[in-house]
Amino acid sequence: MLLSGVIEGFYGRAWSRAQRVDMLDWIVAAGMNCFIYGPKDDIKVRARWRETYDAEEAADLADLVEAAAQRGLNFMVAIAPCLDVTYSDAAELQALKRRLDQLLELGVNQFVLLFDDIPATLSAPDQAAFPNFAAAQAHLANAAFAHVRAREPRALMVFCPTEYCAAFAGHDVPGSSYLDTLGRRLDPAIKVFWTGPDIVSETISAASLAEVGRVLRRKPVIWDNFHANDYDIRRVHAGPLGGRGDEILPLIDGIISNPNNEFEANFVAVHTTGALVRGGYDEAAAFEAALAAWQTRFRLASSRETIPLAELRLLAELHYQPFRCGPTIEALLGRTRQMLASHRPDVDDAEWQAGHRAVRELRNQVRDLFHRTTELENRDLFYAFNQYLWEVREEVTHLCTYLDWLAEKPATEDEFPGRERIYNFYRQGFSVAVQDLLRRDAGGRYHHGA
Ligand code: GDL
Repeated sequence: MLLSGVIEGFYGRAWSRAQRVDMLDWIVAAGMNCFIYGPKDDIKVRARWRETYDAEEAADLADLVEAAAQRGLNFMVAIAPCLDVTYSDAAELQALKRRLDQLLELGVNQFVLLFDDIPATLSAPDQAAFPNFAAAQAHLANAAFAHVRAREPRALMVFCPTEYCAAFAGHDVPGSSYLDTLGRRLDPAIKVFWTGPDIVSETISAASLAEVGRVLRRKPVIWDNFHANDYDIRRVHAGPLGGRGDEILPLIDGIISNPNNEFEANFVAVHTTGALVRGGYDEAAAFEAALAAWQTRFRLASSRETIPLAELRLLAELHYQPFRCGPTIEALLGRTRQMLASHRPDVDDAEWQAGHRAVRELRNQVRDLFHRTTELENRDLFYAFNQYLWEVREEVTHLCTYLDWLAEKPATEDEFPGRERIYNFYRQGFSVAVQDLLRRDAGGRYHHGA
């Protein structure tokens, strides 16, 4: 069975219980089969991995186990002992077993061991006990797996390696002794996560999966950060899964999306990941189907009607994928880039004027969308997009005002904004100041002094 579904595996505020139950429904509706509980926000997942859950936390987890079981879903729980574990210390293994035992008693029999985002170094006792880092991790994982399998023969385990993408293996997967050691030492029944060429992979090819599969001696389970947004406060991804096609399905043991922090922004991510898993993936068609299914969540408090599909499409196209906006927005950006290619463009040109009208139109649509979303009955859905939409509205308004100014045919020496149009609401702060120090060119390379 191909594992498919969602991991709550990002940095930042964890989802609520009610949201998790909604997520279980979305996963089922998308035809997928798995939810992984692994918020980095749960301090007992990572920082205090040795501590068992208290009665209240355990009861919450048991409820989720039950909700997943009612829906026929696999429910996995993550433990990340990676920050400070001493792999060779028997007491540490005992602590891990206590955690696993508690979870087994709560009805969990599928586990994820996370070793992501840590330095690849061993403590002095571990250096004496193991030939290398991977051997130490494999030892702990195998012992944990043997423990749960002895108690529950159907138990599953997925292991997230420290080199979980090609970039972390120096883009030389066959040459990684870390991955090779894992492949040789890790119990063959333990599954292994892989995020693709990068942490957030624009594309994941069949060839790259075959390659890592050979080194790991098993098909990887894709941990897909395509829709994640914990690494960039200015982006949220409500577009379809892209850059992955049907041809990867025979080469993987699963695909699990680690999506946006904003729970409500993830509907299209889940729906389209399900479409990929079902086969015959067509990105544009999957996007349309997801929007149609998502629309019911967009009920307005006043009229109780849902927002029109075109408006919803605009919302998703503005907040699309990590590497591009939606098709109509990209087309308009391209057109505007051309309109701004010269310092003082020919604003009498019909093409230029049509482009100007298109930008105005977009500004008006964005304004309408912005106001409409403030009236959403589902407040979480409103919060999921409000700050991003606010920024979109500001920027498209600035762009439009600039084009209006160019259309007035200013003199060559005139500057925008003039004294009367200085805006005080541009973003400020340390990060903006650093971005200003180090201007980036179109290829993302830094420049200064110009
Ligand atoms: C990561 C983290 C993940 C985070 C993601 C995107 C993995 C295996 N781990 O490095 O928790 O959400 O990047 O920032 O991806």
